[in-house]
Amino acid sequence: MPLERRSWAEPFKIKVVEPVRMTTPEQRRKAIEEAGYNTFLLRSRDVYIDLLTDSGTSAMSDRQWAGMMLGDEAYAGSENFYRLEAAVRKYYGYRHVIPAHQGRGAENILSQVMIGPGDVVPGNMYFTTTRLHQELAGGRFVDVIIEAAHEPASEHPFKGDVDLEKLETVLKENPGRVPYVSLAATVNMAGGQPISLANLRAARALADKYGTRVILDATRVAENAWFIQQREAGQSHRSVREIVLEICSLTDGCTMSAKKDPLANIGGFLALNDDEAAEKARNLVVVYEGLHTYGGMAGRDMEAVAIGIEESVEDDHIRARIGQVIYLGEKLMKWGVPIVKPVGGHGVFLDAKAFLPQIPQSEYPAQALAAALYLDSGVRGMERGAVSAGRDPVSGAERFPRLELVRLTIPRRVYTQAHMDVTAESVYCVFEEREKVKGLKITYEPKHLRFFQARFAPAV
Ligand code: P71
Repeated sequence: MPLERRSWAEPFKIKVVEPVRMTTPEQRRKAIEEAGYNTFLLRSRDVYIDLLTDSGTSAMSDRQWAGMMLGDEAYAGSENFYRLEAAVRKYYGYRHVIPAHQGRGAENILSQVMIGPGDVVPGNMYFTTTRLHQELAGGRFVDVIIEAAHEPASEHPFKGDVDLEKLETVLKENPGRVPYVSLAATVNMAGGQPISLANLRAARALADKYGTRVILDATRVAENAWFIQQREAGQSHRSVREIVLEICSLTDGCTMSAKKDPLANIGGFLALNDDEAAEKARNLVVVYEGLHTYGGMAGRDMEAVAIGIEESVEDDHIRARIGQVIYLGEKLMKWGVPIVKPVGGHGVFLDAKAFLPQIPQSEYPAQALAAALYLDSGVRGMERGAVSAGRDPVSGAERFPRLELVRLTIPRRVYTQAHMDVTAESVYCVFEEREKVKGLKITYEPKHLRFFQARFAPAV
């Protein structure tokens, strides 16, 4: 009997291992109480399988580690900066590269350079740090993503697409007040969902029509390119590398957290084609990050990013990376666990509203679910719902997003299929006993990005 489909395997073998610690239920109960039911406040030594984030958690290759030894730790003009600049130009195609310590550092510089009080920034769904920097610069973010992105069960292949009518309305109603259209590939908060090339081209055309720019959040652009290759008509013959270059060519610049796609543990950059904006950014980066040839990174880190960028656009790498995420997602779907569909690029997103219908959104079902999962097995996920959405900067009222999710984020090249099996089984066990999970109330709430440090207690 012929096989239905042949398996893929990781395009690497393992050279170094890092032991992880298993814990007892009593240890986990104590740990999550001490952490105020916030998985961000757990100590990593108390975590068994860490799916908090794919940010800065990748396993570097032997080539990257070897590159670290070539760190040129000069204050100015480090050789590694020029290698990073060359890699950005070659694989993303932008002219100017302004290094930053990580993505939000680049977002701060970009927002300060381009956004003024009263400006409006349309985008395909908010991201926490991105929107905060836009708001701190005096701007207002307007979500123009398609409706399907807000529906966990919708199987739309490109849930990162822009609703072009909504975008045109924003551009028409705010002449001269839209500094740029802020587009992410893939869209993190929608569940790691891609934007199609066709939609990106159309959004670009609208930006041109109204005389504004498009800035890409390129943090997971290679993952987006793989989805385009797999799903978009006429794209299957192209390499991820080619598609990445085309995505970037449709935009005027990007912010990048090199902690994700580029397979580094720290780093980021702002890239721009416009000479004048780049000049302003270079002036500002020295205020917030460091000299314009290191931007808060050590020379060795810039080298790791430069090599990581090259490795990240390899088809074999991306296929195995997203293949592992899909493996976990398909297992959960088979067992009837409600997740965001289709499975995203960097993680599986549990639909906490459907998972825990007994908990009202004001009692943070996703936060409660992340804590319950940790209690079951020591698997750490992240809340991506009302706690992450925070409060409206003007009214101070809580923002209750339609998506109330727990993200199980898969670090790149770190875990095996067996870890995915253990994770899936833990989610299933919590699902089987879901009526036992109770809501939470906030006991401490910080002013900015509250999800990082907020503390909770059982609501009743
Ligand atoms: C993720 C992160 C890290 C994070 C950030 C905020 C809250 C929780 C976790 C960071 C991103 C991102 C996108 C699309 C910009 C940043 C900021 N993601 N854009 O998903 O996903 O980059 O962390 O390097 O500053 O866990 P930075």
